[in-house]
Amino acid sequence: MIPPVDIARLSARLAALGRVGALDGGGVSRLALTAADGAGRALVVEWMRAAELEVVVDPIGNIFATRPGIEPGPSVMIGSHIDTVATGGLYDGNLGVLAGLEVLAALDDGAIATRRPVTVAVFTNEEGARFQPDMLGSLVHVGGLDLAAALEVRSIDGTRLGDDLERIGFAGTAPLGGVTAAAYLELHIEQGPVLEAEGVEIGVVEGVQGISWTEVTLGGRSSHAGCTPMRLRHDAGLAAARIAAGVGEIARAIGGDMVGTVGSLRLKPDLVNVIAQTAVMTVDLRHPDEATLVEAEGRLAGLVARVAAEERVDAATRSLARFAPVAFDPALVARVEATAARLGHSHRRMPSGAGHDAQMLARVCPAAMIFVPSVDGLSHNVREHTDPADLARGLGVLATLALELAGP
Ligand code: HGY
Ligand code: MN
Ligand code: MN
Ligand code: MN
Repeated sequence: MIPPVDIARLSARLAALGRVGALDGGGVSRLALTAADGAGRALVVEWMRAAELEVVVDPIGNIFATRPGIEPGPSVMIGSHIDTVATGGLYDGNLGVLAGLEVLAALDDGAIATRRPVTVAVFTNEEGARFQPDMLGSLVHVGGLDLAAALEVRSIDGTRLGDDLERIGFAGTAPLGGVTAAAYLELHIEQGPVLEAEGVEIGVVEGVQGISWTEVTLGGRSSHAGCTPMRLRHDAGLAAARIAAGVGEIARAIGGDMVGTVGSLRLKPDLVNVIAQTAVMTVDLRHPDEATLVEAEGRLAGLVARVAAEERVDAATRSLARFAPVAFDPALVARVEATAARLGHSHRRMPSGAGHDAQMLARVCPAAMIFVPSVDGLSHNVREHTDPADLARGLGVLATLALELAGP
Protein backbone atom coordinates (compact mmCIF):
# COMPACT_ATOMS: atom_id res chain seq x y z
CA MET A 1 0.00 0.00 0.00
CA ILE A 2 1.45 3.36 -0.99
CA PRO A 3 1.95 5.90 1.81
CA PRO A 4 -0.37 8.90 1.82
CA VAL A 5 0.36 11.32 -1.03
CA ASP A 6 0.98 14.97 -0.31
CA ILE A 7 -1.96 16.91 -1.72
CA ALA A 8 -0.81 20.13 -0.05
CA ARG A 9 2.51 20.10 -1.89
CA LEU A 10 0.72 19.21 -5.16
CA SER A 11 -1.60 22.19 -4.76
CA ALA A 12 1.31 24.46 -3.86
CA ARG A 13 3.30 23.35 -6.89
CA LEU A 14 0.29 23.76 -9.21
CA ALA A 15 0.02 27.32 -7.92
CA ALA A 16 3.78 27.94 -8.25
CA LEU A 17 3.85 26.62 -11.81
CA GLY A 18 0.74 28.68 -12.52
CA ARG A 19 2.71 31.81 -11.63
CA VAL A 20 4.99 31.12 -14.60
CA GLY A 21 3.28 32.80 -17.54
CA ALA A 22 0.53 34.07 -15.27
CA LEU A 23 -2.01 36.37 -16.96
CA ASP A 24 -3.25 39.56 -15.31
CA GLY A 25 -6.59 38.69 -13.78
CA GLY A 26 -5.88 34.98 -13.57
CA GLY A 27 -5.00 32.10 -15.82
CA VAL A 28 -1.81 31.14 -17.56
CA SER A 29 -0.24 31.47 -20.98
CA ARG A 30 2.73 29.17 -21.57
CA LEU A 31 2.41 28.51 -25.30
CA ALA A 32 4.76 25.76 -26.43
CA LEU A 33 8.46 26.68 -26.68
CA THR A 34 7.96 30.31 -25.70
CA ALA A 35 10.12 31.82 -22.96
CA ALA A 36 7.29 31.16 -20.50
CA ASP A 37 7.25 27.47 -21.45
CA GLY A 38 11.00 27.42 -20.99
CA ALA A 39 10.67 28.94 -17.53
CA GLY A 40 7.96 26.45 -16.59
CA ARG A 41 10.14 23.59 -17.78
CA ALA A 42 13.09 24.89 -15.78
CA LEU A 43 10.98 24.99 -12.61
CA VAL A 44 9.74 21.43 -13.07
CA VAL A 45 13.26 20.16 -13.82
CA GLU A 46 14.44 21.90 -10.63
CA TRP A 47 11.83 19.91 -8.66
CA MET A 48 12.86 16.71 -10.46
CA ARG A 49 16.55 17.24 -9.66
CA ALA A 50 15.74 18.13 -6.03
CA ALA A 51 14.09 14.71 -5.81
CA GLU A 52 17.34 13.18 -7.13
CA LEU A 53 15.62 11.70 -10.17
CA GLU A 54 17.56 10.80 -13.32
CA VAL A 55 16.54 13.62 -15.68
CA VAL A 56 17.11 13.42 -19.44
CA VAL A 57 15.85 15.60 -22.32
CA ASP A 58 15.46 14.23 -25.85
CA PRO A 59 16.01 16.13 -29.14
CA ILE A 60 12.33 17.24 -29.37
CA GLY A 61 12.43 18.61 -25.82
CA ASN A 62 10.58 15.80 -24.06
CA ILE A 63 11.72 15.59 -20.42
CA PHE A 64 11.96 12.23 -18.60
CA ALA A 65 12.67 11.95 -14.86
CA THR A 66 13.23 8.40 -13.63
CA ARG A 67 13.27 6.84 -10.17
CA PRO A 68 15.29 3.63 -10.69
CA GLY A 69 13.76 0.24 -9.94
CA ILE A 70 15.38 -2.87 -8.53
CA GLU A 71 15.54 -4.16 -12.09
CA PRO A 72 16.53 -2.09 -15.12
CA GLY A 73 14.16 -2.04 -18.10
CA PRO A 74 10.97 -0.34 -19.28
CA SER A 75 9.42 2.11 -16.83
CA VAL A 76 5.97 2.60 -15.51
CA MET A 77 5.57 6.01 -17.11
CA ILE A 78 3.37 8.78 -15.71
CA GLY A 79 3.14 11.77 -17.99
CA SER A 80 1.43 14.73 -19.50
CA HIS A 81 2.40 18.26 -20.60
CA ILE A 82 3.01 21.71 -19.15
CA ASP A 83 2.56 23.81 -22.26
CA THR A 84 -0.78 25.64 -22.21
CA VAL A 85 -3.11 27.47 -24.57
CA ALA A 86 -3.11 31.28 -24.40
CA THR A 87 -6.10 31.26 -22.05
CA GLY A 88 -4.89 28.33 -19.98
CA GLY A 89 -5.48 27.27 -16.42
CA LEU A 90 -3.53 25.65 -13.60
CA TYR A 91 -4.50 22.04 -14.24
CA ASP A 92 -4.60 21.04 -17.94
CA GLY A 93 -1.47 18.90 -18.33
CA ASN A 94 0.27 20.33 -15.28
CA LEU A 95 -1.75 18.08 -12.97
CA GLY A 96 -0.53 14.92 -14.68
CA VAL A 97 3.13 15.91 -14.44
CA LEU A 98 3.08 17.22 -10.87
CA ALA A 99 0.94 14.32 -9.64
CA GLY A 100 3.57 12.00 -11.10
CA LEU A 101 6.23 13.73 -9.02
CA GLU A 102 4.03 13.29 -5.94
CA VAL A 103 3.78 9.56 -6.62
CA LEU A 104 7.58 9.32 -6.72
CA ALA A 105 7.85 11.37 -3.53
CA ALA A 106 5.41 9.06 -1.76
CA LEU A 107 7.51 6.07 -2.82
CA ASP A 108 10.56 7.81 -1.32
CA ASP A 109 8.66 8.75 1.86
CA GLY A 110 7.73 5.11 2.25
CA ALA A 111 11.24 3.92 1.30
CA ILE A 112 9.54 1.67 -1.22
CA ALA A 113 11.80 -0.01 -3.77
CA THR A 114 9.82 -0.86 -6.90
CA ARG A 115 10.76 -3.67 -9.22
CA ARG A 116 10.37 -1.46 -12.32
CA PRO A 117 11.69 2.08 -12.74
CA VAL A 118 9.00 4.77 -12.54
CA THR A 119 9.37 7.72 -14.90
CA VAL A 120 7.60 11.08 -15.02
CA ALA A 121 7.42 12.48 -18.57
CA VAL A 122 6.79 16.02 -19.80
CA PHE A 123 5.92 15.97 -23.50
CA THR A 124 6.57 18.88 -25.84
CA ASN A 125 3.76 20.85 -27.49
CA GLU A 126 0.81 18.74 -26.44
CA GLU A 127 -1.60 21.61 -27.04
CA GLY A 128 -0.82 22.21 -30.69
CA ALA A 129 -1.95 25.82 -30.29
CA ARG A 130 1.34 27.38 -31.47
CA PHE A 131 2.79 24.48 -33.49
CA GLN A 132 0.74 21.79 -35.20
CA PRO A 133 0.04 18.96 -34.86
CA ASP A 134 -0.89 18.68 -31.22
CA MET A 135 0.70 15.95 -29.12
CA LEU A 136 3.79 16.59 -31.27
CA GLY A 137 6.42 15.62 -28.66
CA SER A 138 4.81 12.31 -27.72
CA LEU A 139 4.14 11.58 -31.42
CA VAL A 140 7.86 11.96 -32.17
CA HIS A 141 8.69 9.90 -29.06
CA VAL A 142 6.68 6.92 -30.36
CA GLY A 143 8.03 7.25 -33.89
CA GLY A 144 4.87 8.69 -35.43
CA LEU A 145 6.57 11.84 -36.72
CA ASP A 146 10.11 12.14 -38.04
CA LEU A 147 12.34 14.24 -35.77
CA ALA A 148 13.90 16.22 -38.63
CA ALA A 149 10.45 17.09 -39.98
CA ALA A 150 9.23 18.06 -36.51
CA LEU A 151 12.15 20.42 -35.99
CA GLU A 152 11.18 22.22 -39.23
CA VAL A 153 7.56 22.86 -38.19
CA ARG A 154 6.70 26.59 -38.25
CA SER A 155 4.77 28.21 -35.43
CA ILE A 156 1.76 30.47 -36.00
CA ASP A 157 4.28 33.28 -35.37
CA GLY A 158 6.53 32.00 -38.18
CA THR A 159 9.37 30.70 -36.00
CA ARG A 160 11.04 27.31 -36.59
CA LEU A 161 10.40 24.73 -33.89
CA GLY A 162 14.04 23.65 -33.70
CA ASP A 163 15.17 27.25 -33.23
CA ASP A 164 12.67 27.81 -30.43
CA LEU A 165 13.82 24.61 -28.70
CA GLU A 166 17.42 25.89 -28.81
CA ARG A 167 16.33 29.32 -27.65
CA ILE A 168 14.70 27.97 -24.47
CA GLY A 169 17.57 25.55 -23.82
CA PHE A 170 15.62 22.31 -24.25
CA ALA A 171 17.09 20.85 -27.42
CA GLY A 172 18.18 17.70 -25.64
CA THR A 173 20.68 15.03 -26.60
CA ALA A 174 19.20 11.95 -24.94
CA PRO A 175 18.43 9.19 -27.46
CA LEU A 176 14.96 9.56 -28.98
CA GLY A 177 12.68 6.89 -27.54
CA GLY A 178 15.45 5.92 -25.14
CA VAL A 179 13.20 5.88 -22.08
CA THR A 180 10.76 3.05 -22.75
CA ALA A 181 7.46 2.37 -21.02
CA ALA A 182 5.95 -0.92 -19.93
CA ALA A 183 2.74 0.97 -19.22
CA TYR A 184 1.64 4.62 -19.33
CA LEU A 185 -0.76 6.41 -16.97
CA GLU A 186 -2.03 9.98 -17.28
CA LEU A 187 -4.06 11.85 -14.68
CA HIS A 188 -5.94 14.71 -16.32
CA ILE A 189 -8.85 17.04 -15.71
CA GLU A 190 -11.93 16.06 -17.74
CA GLN A 191 -12.13 19.49 -19.39
CA GLY A 192 -15.85 18.96 -19.89
CA PRO A 193 -19.10 18.92 -17.86
CA VAL A 194 -19.94 15.22 -17.50
CA LEU A 195 -18.38 14.18 -14.15
CA GLU A 196 -19.56 17.33 -12.40
CA ALA A 197 -23.08 17.05 -13.84
CA GLU A 198 -23.40 13.43 -12.73
CA GLY A 199 -21.66 13.94 -9.39
CA VAL A 200 -19.09 11.27 -10.27
CA GLU A 201 -15.62 11.46 -8.72
CA ILE A 202 -13.39 9.55 -11.16
CA GLY A 203 -13.52 9.24 -14.96
CA VAL A 204 -12.22 5.92 -16.28
CA VAL A 205 -11.17 6.97 -19.78
CA GLU A 206 -11.73 4.31 -22.46
CA GLY A 207 -10.18 6.24 -25.34
CA VAL A 208 -9.86 9.48 -27.31
CA GLN A 209 -12.11 10.65 -30.13
CA GLY A 210 -10.86 11.30 -33.65
CA ILE A 211 -9.40 14.75 -34.35
CA SER A 212 -9.19 16.59 -37.69
CA TRP A 213 -7.60 20.05 -37.93
CA THR A 214 -7.67 21.88 -41.29
CA GLU A 215 -6.31 25.28 -42.26
CA VAL A 216 -8.40 27.00 -44.96
CA THR A 217 -6.80 29.87 -46.89
CA LEU A 218 -9.06 32.07 -49.05
CA GLY A 219 -7.67 34.49 -51.62
CA GLY A 220 -9.87 37.37 -52.74
CA ARG A 221 -9.23 40.89 -53.97
CA SER A 222 -9.10 43.86 -51.67
CA SER A 223 -11.11 46.84 -52.85
CA HIS A 224 -13.08 49.73 -51.47
CA ALA A 225 -15.93 48.73 -49.11
CA GLY A 226 -18.05 51.62 -50.29
CA CYS A 227 -17.46 51.68 -53.99
CA THR A 228 -17.51 47.99 -54.97
CA PRO A 229 -20.92 46.55 -55.93
CA MET A 230 -21.67 43.18 -54.28
CA ARG A 231 -21.77 41.45 -57.70
CA LEU A 232 -18.19 42.53 -58.44
CA ARG A 233 -16.56 41.52 -55.18
CA HIS A 234 -14.02 38.81 -54.38
CA ASP A 235 -14.55 39.03 -50.66
CA ALA A 236 -12.38 36.61 -48.67
CA GLY A 237 -13.98 37.86 -45.46
CA LEU A 238 -17.52 37.06 -46.52
CA ALA A 239 -16.41 33.65 -47.83
CA ALA A 240 -14.69 32.89 -44.50
CA ALA A 241 -17.74 33.94 -42.52
CA ARG A 242 -19.99 31.69 -44.64
CA ILE A 243 -17.62 28.75 -44.18
CA ALA A 244 -17.42 29.34 -40.42
CA ALA A 245 -21.23 29.31 -40.23
CA GLY A 246 -21.25 26.21 -42.41
CA VAL A 247 -18.94 24.34 -39.99
CA GLY A 248 -21.52 24.83 -37.25
CA GLU A 249 -24.27 23.64 -39.59
CA ILE A 250 -22.28 20.49 -40.53
CA ALA A 251 -21.78 19.62 -36.86
CA ARG A 252 -25.43 20.23 -36.01
CA ALA A 253 -26.64 18.31 -39.07
CA ILE A 254 -24.54 15.23 -38.20
CA GLY A 255 -25.56 15.69 -34.56
CA GLY A 256 -24.80 13.33 -31.67
CA ASP A 257 -21.18 13.65 -30.53
CA MET A 258 -20.07 15.63 -33.63
CA VAL A 259 -18.29 18.89 -32.80
CA GLY A 260 -16.93 21.53 -35.17
CA THR A 261 -15.01 24.66 -34.23
CA VAL A 262 -13.53 27.64 -36.04
CA GLY A 263 -11.09 28.83 -33.39
CA SER A 264 -8.91 31.10 -35.50
CA LEU A 265 -9.93 33.42 -38.34
CA ARG A 266 -7.51 36.09 -39.54
CA LEU A 267 -8.33 38.61 -42.28
CA LYS A 268 -5.94 40.82 -44.22
CA PRO A 269 -5.69 43.74 -44.29
CA ASP A 270 -8.27 43.49 -41.45
CA LEU A 271 -9.56 47.07 -41.85
CA VAL A 272 -13.05 48.48 -41.54
CA ASN A 273 -13.30 49.89 -45.06
CA VAL A 274 -11.34 47.32 -47.10
CA ILE A 275 -12.86 44.18 -48.58
CA ALA A 276 -10.61 41.38 -47.27
CA GLN A 277 -7.84 40.24 -49.58
CA THR A 278 -7.17 37.02 -47.70
CA ALA A 279 -8.66 34.96 -44.90
CA VAL A 280 -6.86 32.19 -43.03
CA MET A 281 -9.00 30.08 -40.74
CA THR A 282 -8.76 26.81 -38.79
CA VAL A 283 -11.42 24.13 -38.60
CA ASP A 284 -11.39 21.61 -35.73
CA LEU A 285 -13.68 18.59 -36.33
CA ARG A 286 -13.97 15.73 -33.82
CA HIS A 287 -16.02 12.57 -33.44
CA PRO A 288 -15.58 9.20 -31.67
CA ASP A 289 -16.34 7.31 -34.91
CA GLU A 290 -13.82 7.42 -37.77
CA ALA A 291 -16.36 7.01 -40.57
CA THR A 292 -18.45 9.88 -39.21
CA LEU A 293 -15.36 12.07 -38.95
CA VAL A 294 -14.53 11.26 -42.59
CA GLU A 295 -18.11 12.17 -43.53
CA ALA A 296 -17.75 15.53 -41.78
CA GLU A 297 -14.43 16.16 -43.55
CA GLY A 298 -16.09 15.46 -46.87
CA ARG A 299 -18.88 17.91 -46.12
CA LEU A 300 -16.30 20.54 -45.15
CA ALA A 301 -14.46 20.08 -48.44
CA GLY A 302 -17.72 20.49 -50.36
CA LEU A 303 -18.64 23.59 -48.35
CA VAL A 304 -15.29 25.25 -49.04
CA ALA A 305 -15.47 24.51 -52.78
CA ARG A 306 -19.06 25.76 -53.09
CA VAL A 307 -18.57 28.99 -51.14
CA ALA A 308 -15.27 29.76 -52.92
CA ALA A 309 -16.99 29.42 -56.31
CA GLU A 310 -19.99 31.51 -55.28
CA GLU A 311 -17.82 34.26 -53.76
CA ARG A 312 -15.29 34.11 -56.60
CA VAL A 313 -12.27 33.57 -54.31
CA ASP A 314 -9.44 31.03 -54.44
CA ALA A 315 -9.40 28.37 -51.73
CA ALA A 316 -6.60 26.14 -50.44
CA THR A 317 -6.78 23.70 -47.55
CA ARG A 318 -3.95 22.16 -45.49
CA SER A 319 -4.23 19.44 -42.85
CA LEU A 320 -2.74 20.58 -39.53
CA ALA A 321 -3.46 17.41 -37.58
CA ARG A 322 -5.37 14.18 -38.15
CA PHE A 323 -5.63 11.41 -35.56
CA ALA A 324 -8.12 8.55 -35.75
CA PRO A 325 -10.03 7.57 -32.61
CA VAL A 326 -7.92 5.62 -30.10
CA ALA A 327 -9.09 2.94 -27.67
CA PHE A 328 -6.94 2.50 -24.54
CA ASP A 329 -5.80 -0.95 -23.40
CA PRO A 330 -8.95 -2.67 -22.08
CA ALA A 331 -7.09 -4.58 -19.35
CA LEU A 332 -5.42 -1.43 -18.05
CA VAL A 333 -8.69 0.51 -18.27
CA ALA A 334 -10.28 -2.24 -16.18
CA ARG A 335 -7.49 -1.85 -13.60
CA VAL A 336 -8.13 1.90 -13.40
CA GLU A 337 -11.81 1.11 -12.81
CA ALA A 338 -11.03 -1.56 -10.18
CA THR A 339 -8.65 0.79 -8.38
CA ALA A 340 -11.21 3.58 -8.23
CA ALA A 341 -13.77 1.11 -6.90
CA ARG A 342 -11.38 -0.33 -4.31
CA LEU A 343 -10.61 3.17 -3.04
CA GLY A 344 -14.33 3.79 -2.69
CA HIS A 345 -14.69 6.48 -5.33
CA SER A 346 -17.73 6.81 -7.58
CA HIS A 347 -16.60 6.36 -11.16
CA ARG A 348 -17.80 5.93 -14.73
CA ARG A 349 -16.29 4.94 -18.03
CA MET A 350 -16.12 7.69 -20.62
CA PRO A 351 -14.35 8.83 -23.79
CA SER A 352 -12.02 11.81 -23.91
CA GLY A 353 -13.17 14.78 -25.95
CA ALA A 354 -9.67 16.25 -25.84
CA GLY A 355 -6.49 14.89 -27.31
CA HIS A 356 -3.82 13.65 -24.94
CA ASP A 357 -0.27 12.30 -24.97
CA ALA A 358 -1.72 9.01 -23.74
CA GLN A 359 -3.19 8.42 -27.19
CA MET A 360 0.33 8.45 -28.61
CA LEU A 361 1.88 6.25 -25.91
CA ALA A 362 -0.97 3.80 -26.61
CA ARG A 363 0.85 3.04 -29.88
CA VAL A 364 3.79 1.50 -28.00
CA CYS A 365 2.48 0.23 -24.64
CA PRO A 366 -0.72 -0.24 -22.63
CA ALA A 367 -1.95 3.26 -21.79
CA ALA A 368 -4.87 4.57 -19.73
CA MET A 369 -6.13 7.82 -18.25
CA ILE A 370 -7.82 8.93 -15.05
CA PHE A 371 -10.12 11.97 -15.17
CA VAL A 372 -11.11 14.25 -12.31
CA PRO A 373 -13.99 16.74 -12.57
CA SER A 374 -13.69 20.23 -14.05
CA VAL A 375 -15.71 22.90 -12.27
CA ASP A 376 -18.39 24.25 -14.67
CA GLY A 377 -16.85 21.89 -17.26
CA LEU A 378 -14.38 24.63 -18.12
CA SER A 379 -10.91 24.24 -19.60
CA HIS A 380 -8.83 26.22 -22.11
CA ASN A 381 -10.32 29.02 -20.01
CA VAL A 382 -8.63 31.07 -17.28
CA ARG A 383 -11.37 29.99 -14.83
CA GLU A 384 -10.31 26.33 -15.13
CA HIS A 385 -10.59 24.73 -11.67
CA THR A 386 -10.66 21.36 -9.94
CA ASP A 387 -11.36 21.04 -6.21
CA PRO A 388 -8.51 19.81 -3.96
CA ALA A 389 -10.62 16.86 -2.81
CA ASP A 390 -10.96 15.77 -6.43
CA LEU A 391 -7.23 16.24 -7.00
CA ALA A 392 -6.58 14.01 -3.98
CA ARG A 393 -8.90 11.26 -5.25
CA GLY A 394 -7.28 11.30 -8.69
CA LEU A 395 -3.79 11.29 -7.21
CA GLY A 396 -4.69 8.38 -4.94
CA VAL A 397 -5.92 6.27 -7.88
CA LEU A 398 -2.81 7.15 -9.88
CA ALA A 399 -0.41 6.35 -7.03
CA THR A 400 -2.10 3.09 -6.10
CA LEU A 401 -2.16 1.78 -9.67
CA ALA A 402 1.36 3.00 -10.48
CA LEU A 403 2.73 1.12 -7.45
CA GLU A 404 0.87 -2.04 -8.47
CA LEU A 405 2.26 -1.81 -12.00
CA ALA A 406 5.79 -1.03 -10.81
CA GLY A 407 5.75 -3.93 -8.39
CA PRO A 408 6.74 -3.38 -4.75
O1 HGY B 1 -6.92 20.09 -28.60
C1 HGY B 1 -6.75 19.20 -27.76
O2 HGY B 1 -7.54 18.31 -27.61
C2 HGY B 1 -5.55 19.20 -26.86
O3 HGY B 1 -5.75 20.11 -25.83
N1 HGY B 1 -4.35 19.41 -27.57
MN1 MN C 1 -4.06 18.53 -21.69
MN1 MN D 1 -5.35 21.38 -23.53
MN1 MN E 1 -4.95 17.75 -24.56
